[in-house]
Amino acid sequence: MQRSIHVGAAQVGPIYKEEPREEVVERLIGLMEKAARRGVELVCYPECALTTFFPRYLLDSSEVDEYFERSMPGPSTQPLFDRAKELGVGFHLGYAELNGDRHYNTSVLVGKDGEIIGKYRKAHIPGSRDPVPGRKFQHLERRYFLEGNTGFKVWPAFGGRVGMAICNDRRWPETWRVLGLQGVELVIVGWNTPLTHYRRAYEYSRLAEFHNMLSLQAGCYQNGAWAVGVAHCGEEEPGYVLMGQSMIVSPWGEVVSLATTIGDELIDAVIDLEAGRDIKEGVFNFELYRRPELYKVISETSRSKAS
Ligand code: ING
Repeated sequence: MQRSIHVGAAQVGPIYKEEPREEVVERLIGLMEKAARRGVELVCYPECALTTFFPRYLLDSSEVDEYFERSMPGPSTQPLFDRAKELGVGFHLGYAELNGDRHYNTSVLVGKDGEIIGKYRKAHIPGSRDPVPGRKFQHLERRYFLEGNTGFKVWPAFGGRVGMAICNDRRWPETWRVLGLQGVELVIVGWNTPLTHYRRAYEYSRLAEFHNMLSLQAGCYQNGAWAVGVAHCGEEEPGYVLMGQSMIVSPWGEVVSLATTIGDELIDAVIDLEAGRDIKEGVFNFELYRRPELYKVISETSRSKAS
């Protein structure tokens, strides 16, 4: 029997430094209305979808908090929650969260009733705390965000089991397997991936999109789960380009829908949450085939152990 849901990845193009949140939210609502017209039930927005991707800057400490949300929904995001409820559409939203004096890179899953089902805080925080000399653009996520404290969770939602990850998390197989061991059927992951992030950029930056697709296809296949991957992308200022390549990937590792621009773009697919069953009960039948007693090193140490 099928358990279908119509999902959409609402890819968000450049958000300029001075672009007010209210304008960005209007763009998000426009994408949601387009999605609703197509019959989409769950609209997925990217990581840090409300402001320019500020970790490229070395900010004065007095500037940092203006990029963060003190509440969700808050004054500028309430219209998005209201419109979603009117349309009867659920959504996923990534944003910078200020919780007391703690700064997190966060995402929420919101039901069709406009209520927040779950919250996730990004576990793997890449980049550096201090600027790297000689770089025109920095990647200072470790300066601005604490490592997330929620862990990787799966919620019963939208007729299935839904989990979240954020950006760099998708590169770590542990992310997918911890979700997989909780029976996840749909992983929603947003990203902001600068195409100029790699050291020795030019030899490797050409592989950035391959690594993105590889991470999602492997994660989906090895855990029998769907993924909606969605980018905050485009040239946010001259010479700073964030990768697009939003995509919807099946539990068989197949890309079933792929964005082709680096601007605001909606891609969608009707996905059958039952499609992962043959993977979960077959080649990756964890109960039957996994050998956790041999894997202890994975959770006991953070560095490769010289054997
Ligand atoms: N961005 C990048 C990402 O993991 C990065 C950082 C880029 C790490 C390229 C390694 C290589 O997609 C975020 N926001 O994590």
